[in-house]
Amino acid sequence: MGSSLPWENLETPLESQEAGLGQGAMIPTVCEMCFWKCGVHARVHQGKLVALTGNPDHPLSRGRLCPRGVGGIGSLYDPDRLSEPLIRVGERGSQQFRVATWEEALDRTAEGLRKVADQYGPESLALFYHGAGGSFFKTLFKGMGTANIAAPSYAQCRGPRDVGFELTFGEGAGSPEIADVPNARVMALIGTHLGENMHNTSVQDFSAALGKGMRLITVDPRYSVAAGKSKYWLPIKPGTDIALLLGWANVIIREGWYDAAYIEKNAVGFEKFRAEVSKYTPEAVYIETGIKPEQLIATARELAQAAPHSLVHPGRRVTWYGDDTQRCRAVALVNGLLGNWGQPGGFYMSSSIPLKQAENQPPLAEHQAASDRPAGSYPYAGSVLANGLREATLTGDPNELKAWMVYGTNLPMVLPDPRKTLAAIQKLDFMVAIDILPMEITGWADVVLPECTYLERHDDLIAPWYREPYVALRQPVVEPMGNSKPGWWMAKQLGKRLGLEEHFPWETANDMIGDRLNASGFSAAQQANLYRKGVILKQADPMYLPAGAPLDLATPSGKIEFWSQQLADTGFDPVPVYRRPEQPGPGTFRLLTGRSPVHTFGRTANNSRLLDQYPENEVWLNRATAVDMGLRSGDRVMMKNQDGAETGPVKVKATERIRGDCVYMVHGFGHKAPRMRRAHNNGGDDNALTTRYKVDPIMGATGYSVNFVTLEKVEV
Ligand code: MGD
Ligand code: SF4
Repeated sequence: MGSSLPWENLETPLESQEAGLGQGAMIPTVCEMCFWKCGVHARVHQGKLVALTGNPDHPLSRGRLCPRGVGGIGSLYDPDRLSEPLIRVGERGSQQFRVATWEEALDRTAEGLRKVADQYGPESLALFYHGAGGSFFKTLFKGMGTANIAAPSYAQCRGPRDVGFELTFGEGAGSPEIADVPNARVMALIGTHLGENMHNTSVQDFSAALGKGMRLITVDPRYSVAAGKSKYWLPIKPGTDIALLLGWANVIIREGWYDAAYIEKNAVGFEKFRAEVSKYTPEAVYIETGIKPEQLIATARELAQAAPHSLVHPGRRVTWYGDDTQRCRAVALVNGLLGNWGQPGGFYMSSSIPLKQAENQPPLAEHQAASDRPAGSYPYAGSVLANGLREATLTGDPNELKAWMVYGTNLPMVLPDPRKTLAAIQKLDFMVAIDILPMEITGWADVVLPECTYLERHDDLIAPWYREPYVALRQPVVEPMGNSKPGWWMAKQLGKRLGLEEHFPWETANDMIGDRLNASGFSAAQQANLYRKGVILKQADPMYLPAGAPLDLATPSGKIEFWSQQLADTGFDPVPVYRRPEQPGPGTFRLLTGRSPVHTFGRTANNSRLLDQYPENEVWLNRATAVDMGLRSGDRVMMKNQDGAETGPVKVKATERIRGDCVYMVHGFGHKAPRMRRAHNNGGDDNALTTRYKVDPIMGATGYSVNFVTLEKVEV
């Protein structure tokens, strides 16, 4: 009988391909320590994973991984991993469970979902997911007849950016982003902290561009790592970026630093836009942002003189103030003025390899609208809102939600106002959590299903839109630990119990992958090569538009929409308008949050290898302010917000690298789940302080940076 690990069954065994890394087979697979999905070489010796390195054939890794990718071993061998199915025996949230067999846990899950669907209809079911394995449960939930399927990567992360770009250029900014950083001569970052926010390829591109002399403008209240590489650091007052962006637009237009013929040919509403932005003079913008007029003019000139080989980066987690779609639209509009759409150093045209569904898999019916918003609200939401599903669970509007499946997302620490998340869970008839660790969310579930990690399983094929189109394979490199199982297997077993088996027509993951590759026209030789190399590459379509070619965009006008008729028709500002945000009172600070390059949200907070490199989060506080408060680096403080919510004790980092009106911390620490022994009570949880949030009226995203905190020294 062959091994369950496909690479062990290859006719010619895989061999070590690199010197100096010891013995063992080198198995290609795909990383999931974050959602970028770089190609990995996993070195396995005597059944044990001993090293992870970048797959040189994979376009996203190019032979390298980021620190988290290398540290994936720490997640695989985490001693606190979930290893058995669990069924709740105490009160919800009391963390009392008993070990169950898979048979019993799956029966209980199918029964919980079926009962709710029968009693309240399929629209009362919701799936929250994040990560590749979620695709199998999406199939299951669509099969059950619900459209309530949401990931926090939309309304808690990139959604407003994509809507802002769609309203302007007819297309989102992509993931990986379509920013042509390697060829940019000038780039502006609006709070985007590339290098701390770590995505392997974008950081490789960023450092290559800097090495080639790209000039950088960093707009950030904090002197980020990127600010340290910049020609200009603009330490902006938090929440005022729209004023700066419109100020840049005004100066570029006023000074005639744009290509009038390009705008004439490719834009609509330009004259109205010009009139609207004319009030954002450098002097007026200075009062709001604190950015000196001469700095605004110099940076506008820098961007404009390099156009079209310059850009304002679209950013990634842009959910800050509740006016985020308009800020991102302002980013898109400055790019429109630079004429960089489809141009080297601006935004490139991505392409992908279209994958077909397996021939023996029936198509899934499209269901009515999701229950994530009251009728008529958030008209530009392009995906289901995770916060909206929570709201419907609480309010019953537009309908009650009574059962949740939560796959790979730790809702209590990622949806703002965790009190609401827990209140919503208490209203459910049934909740199942599928996770690899005993995270906060699992403590509230009725059934916990332990998934094996990305290094122990197949997931669906990966074929994103990128510069070079490719298909990549995730395959198991070692056997699953304990009694954990892959998501595809769980979904199939639940499908059987729910009468949906036809949607999971394969017996093994190899069949599942093979059927899809066959349907998509890949030959047997290509498929064998995919298992051996981890990736199939295809020639890219042209990445740039010919210079001077007219744009043919997917906006209603087919052009860049400087003045948006569709926004006007739906009651929104057709051109972004700056509105002054509420400011923190004396002795309080706006809470800003971001990323560490060696951690991903909260999912790596128990990973020993990554904790070695960044052991806990700290609160950054302006040094002069710290002196006034009698605080020094290394002191511990409790952080308390305007609603009395607290977290800590957190270590202080007193530094000149941040303005005095805000504090900053890395998201994802301060876990309260008791069974994660390293993460438990380590550092502070920014989400505990996010009891206030602002919902973007255009598309429903949740702005987090509207909380004000005080710091109080504690002895520990
Ligand atoms: P994590 O905290 O990493 O964030 O939201 P999440 O992805 O939910 O939680 C991941 C969960 O997945 C953990 O429970 C982890 O154990 C589990 N997990 C990890 N690997 C696997 C696996 O292979 N299988 C399964 N089944 N489970 C797995 C991220 C989201 O959070 C995003 S995208 C953004 S940008 C927002 N960021 C953000 C923020 O910066 N601050 C605050 N306060 N909230 C935020 N929410 C958003
Ligand atoms: Fe893995 Fe890092 Fe790539 Fe993310 S950026 S997929 S963590 S190597």
